[in-house]
Amino acid sequence: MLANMPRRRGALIVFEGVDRSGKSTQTALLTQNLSSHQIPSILRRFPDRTSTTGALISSYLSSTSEPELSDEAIHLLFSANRWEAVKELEDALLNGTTVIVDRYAYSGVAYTAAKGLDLNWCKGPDKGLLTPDLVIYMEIPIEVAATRGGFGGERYEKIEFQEKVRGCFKQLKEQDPTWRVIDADRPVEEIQKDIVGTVLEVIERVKEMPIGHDLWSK
Ligand code: DGP
Repeated sequence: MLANMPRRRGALIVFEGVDRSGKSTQTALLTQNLSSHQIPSILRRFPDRTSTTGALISSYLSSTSEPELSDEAIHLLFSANRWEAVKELEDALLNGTTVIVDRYAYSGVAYTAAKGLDLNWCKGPDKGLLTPDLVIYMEIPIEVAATRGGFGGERYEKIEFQEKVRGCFKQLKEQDPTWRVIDADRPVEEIQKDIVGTVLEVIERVKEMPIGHDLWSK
């Protein structure tokens, strides 16, 4: 009987990394691969530029002039952009759909802390967000990322700044056992093979576990 079947949830899989580390390519491939394994999934990215906060963020990122928003204010907007999506993501997970997310609160902290703000302060607004079951960190030297198409088009895409972001990601990774570091300076299919293997294991491991709502709050 359906009512007696154990309730299975999807996994929350987050991708992080500096700009042009290959997250978009790998997240898109992962949804295709999960679908070929008959595993339902959705792909979301932050910032989500389609919402009201997302439109403000998008204009901030594309402008090269002195920003009107302070570093603190834009930090809070990025965080609000994630909080707006919590219900949709949680409903999907409860329905058994795996949620793949291209950037999350770790980018929030890394990009603002790279400007010189206190790392712990940066964590504050995202405390209590849904807890990822797996964070895939796409590790790549900045010099390699900078040669990829499109680098330099937006506010943060400068080599020196990206090096600082990378240093902040490193600090976050050391504090978090859910991170897996993937060498992203390899052929696309090779990287994807590693990712699919890890993700399938995690989906299986967490399917009967409760969803966490306590990012950085323990
Ligand atoms: P993307 O659409 O993934 O290329 O992200 C746009 C840019 O915004 C990229 O340089 C990374 C940066 N970013 C993403 N999330 C956050 C965040 O929460 N806070 C800040 N300050 N920057 C972020």
